[in-house]
Amino acid sequence: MIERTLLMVKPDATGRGLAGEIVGRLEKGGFKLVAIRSLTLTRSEAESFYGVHRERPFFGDLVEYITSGMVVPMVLEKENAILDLREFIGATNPAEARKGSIRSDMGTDIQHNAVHSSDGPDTARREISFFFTERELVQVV
Ligand code: 3AN
Repeated sequence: MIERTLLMVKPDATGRGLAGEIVGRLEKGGFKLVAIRSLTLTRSEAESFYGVHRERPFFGDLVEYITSGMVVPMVLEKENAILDLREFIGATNPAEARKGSIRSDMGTDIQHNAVHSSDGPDTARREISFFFTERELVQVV
């Protein structure tokens, strides 16, 4: 099934000038770019985006970090996009991520792990509409 998912380049990667290289890797990897933007999240936007992690011990640090610089969210489309993108970017902890994956090559530690991606269909829908309007998601092929 053709799916859409959300990938967000995080501040550690944008700060090191890696956003373009990440987009290039994704496109070469077969992910079609549907929409993309850049912004710096406010604290309340970050708390809402990461709402499911509110009770986790690292929530405060996560919000602090994700608001510390520019993020580049994008919508990607492909057959089986959600799971394939999780595999493509590698495990959450860069030290455990598959060699050659984005997080292995560009991440620093479990918090500064270069990119975020949606972990399932409901999350993908929620995260895409968090950043993009319906109009921005329309593509005439
Ligand atoms: P993923 O982004 O791979 O879905 P989650 O959903 O478990 O990982 O965690 C969300 C984000 O929270 C991660 N991207 C990571 O930056 C951060 N995170 C997860 N676990 C930890 C931890 N133990 N310490 C600090 N940050 C963490």
